[in-house]
Amino acid sequence: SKWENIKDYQDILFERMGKVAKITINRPEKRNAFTPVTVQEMIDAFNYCRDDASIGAIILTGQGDLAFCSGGDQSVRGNGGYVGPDHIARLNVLDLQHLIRIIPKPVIAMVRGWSVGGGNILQLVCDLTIAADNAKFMQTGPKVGSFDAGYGSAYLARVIGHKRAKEVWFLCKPYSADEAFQMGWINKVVPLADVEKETLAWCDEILKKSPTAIRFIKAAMNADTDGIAGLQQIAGDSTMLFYTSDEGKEGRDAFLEKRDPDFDKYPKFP
Ligand code: 1HA
Repeated sequence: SKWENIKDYQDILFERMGKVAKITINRPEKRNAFTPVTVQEMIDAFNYCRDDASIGAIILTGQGDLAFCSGGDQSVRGNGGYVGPDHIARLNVLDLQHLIRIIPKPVIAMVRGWSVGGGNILQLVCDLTIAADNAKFMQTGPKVGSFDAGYGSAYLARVIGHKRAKEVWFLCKPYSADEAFQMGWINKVVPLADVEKETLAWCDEILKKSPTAIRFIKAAMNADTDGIAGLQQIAGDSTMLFYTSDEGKEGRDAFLEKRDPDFDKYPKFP
């Protein structure tokens, strides 16, 4: 393949092809269930993507054809969370969900096979989802003694509607890729063999567009959903743009030069 390795990890693969980065959960023997280590590695890789200006889009996927991700690894679930080598019980996938939401670049889930539990919420919080025709979507929390009442419930209800979101969680049944598409849960279903080609084609289309425009659209939708935390995101983007303006720089320069700022010369657009 033309994918180039970016960095070695224990539980994930982290590669790039041109401006597209790909993060692959690599525990296929467990249907790509995640542990605190898997999640911490994904957080590290997403932060790398956030800082690297040459990366414009990020694909999140799972190794193999059988699963995207089966959620938290139940064999390391301890008292109050999932336990890693530091023996601390964590729900650090919530930090990862938040990071996927705030990273100012498009994140596309590429789903083959099962997308289950906390894994299915990772798919949900990605900006777009391209699924293979063998994909299956399911929440299991109420069966296995868990629930995601955050993005997993409230945001799911925004995406697929309240009646359907309650059905998904109350019945814990699997949904086919076509059913998920009908619900507006995912963006496109393609034959298994074409899923990476299709996902890369979507990335290429997005990469031709203005990254600043894409960044503000993502932040605006977050702001509507995330309250003041969402406003913080789009407000931060506004501050970033203001810092690049002459008016913004005049305030800084006046302070450093110990004089009054002169803002009169800057345009006041209607
Ligand atoms: O709800 C949360 C959270 C909520 C708030 C905050 C944080 C959260 C973090 C996480 C989660 C959750 O993810 S709870 C939901 C946990 N996940 C599940 O309940 C899914 C469990 N797995 C399955 O239902 C099925 O395995 C499957 C539908 C994904 C695949 O079925 P399949 O193809 O029949 O394969 P299967 O034989 O079941 O699985 C293959 C191997 O992978 C099995 O191991 P083996 O018998 O070969 O030794 C199986 O045990 C293992 N495996 C699959 N999923 C998991 C797993 N092992 C540990 N944890 C898993 N999640």
